[in-house]
Amino acid sequence: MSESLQFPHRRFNPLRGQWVLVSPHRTDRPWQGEVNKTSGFSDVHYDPQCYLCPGNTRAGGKVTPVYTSVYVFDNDYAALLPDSPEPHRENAPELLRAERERGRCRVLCFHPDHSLTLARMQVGDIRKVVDAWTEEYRTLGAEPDFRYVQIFENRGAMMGASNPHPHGQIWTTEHVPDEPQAETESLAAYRASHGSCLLCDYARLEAREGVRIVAENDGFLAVVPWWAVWPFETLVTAKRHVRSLLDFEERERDALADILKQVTTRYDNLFETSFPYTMGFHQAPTDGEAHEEWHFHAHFYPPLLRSATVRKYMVGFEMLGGPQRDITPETAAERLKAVPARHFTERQGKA
Ligand code: H2U
Ligand code: ZN
Repeated sequence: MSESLQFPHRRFNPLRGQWVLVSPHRTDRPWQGEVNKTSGFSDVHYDPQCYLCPGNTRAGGKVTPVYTSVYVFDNDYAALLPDSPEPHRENAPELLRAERERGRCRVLCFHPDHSLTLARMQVGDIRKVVDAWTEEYRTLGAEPDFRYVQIFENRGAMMGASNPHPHGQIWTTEHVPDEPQAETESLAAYRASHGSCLLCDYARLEAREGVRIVAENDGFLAVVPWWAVWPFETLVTAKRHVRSLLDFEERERDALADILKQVTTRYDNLFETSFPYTMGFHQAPTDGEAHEEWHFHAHFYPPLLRSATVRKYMVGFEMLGGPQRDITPETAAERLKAVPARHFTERQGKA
């Protein structure tokens, strides 16, 4: 890396069409901020109070069955409803615009064991989660009213997850939301001007430079992207140009399970904690178009900066100006690469 990149500069995110300010020298400054509580691991395999543990009654009165691998259900407190009416107001002013947004929200339990996380699950069990995500994308995407399927996981109390039980969510919407819409436009524009795929070209560049690679297997590449906003943000991209989960071959589904395990394990090992993050897949909208421009990828957005308790705040300039980061993506990748590949709780023989 060039010396000049140790000075403040900005980098461009071509996928989102957004700049990020990089200020590498700033991590030396004294820290006087808030200290969060550590989110450790639980060794409770079944919690009678947990609404996602097998056999328990959920808040709305429905019973979670005694499931043995994955379990999917309609969110009892769904943010979207399949039959919301058109918002109608007589003589609505142009500046007070509203649109109907129909949709569905699902919850996916990854495993019956309350104490597990993706990082600590067997790759074979994560593969079952990959299969469930694929079926949800297939069936929700096939509904003509819904044009986008957002699969995600909020991990850890720091990210607002309501429950430590291993689970994720799936929301499907009538409109393509802003983030995947911006990516759709960038991918389409790049394809039109270059005749190739932005993420295929980017993955080739990353493979050549090597410095931002965190993990890799036959099907996927995980990097701290050139334009990462969060300190240890990663982009997990398919090596083949595939539009969605539906295009994966069997071996690629296994590879996705493997790369998720690799990345989450490295995260946990960094500060020897259950590393919080929001993770999710971006893939082709389900609006009936071919979307040849689309390239399946996952984003991991973790908030931690310096330790299990010191997080990055996106406030001040970030809220009013634009995103800013302190350590370079290259340093973040180097640190994630330097930790052992095996989970620290396994190495310590802990639960
Ligand atoms: P989070 O931990 O990411 O908040 O996801 C848990 C979801 O589970 C949340 O969206 C739902 C919440 O609405 N939920 C139920 O559907 N039933 C319950 O009994 C409690 C929580
Ligand atoms: Zn549980």
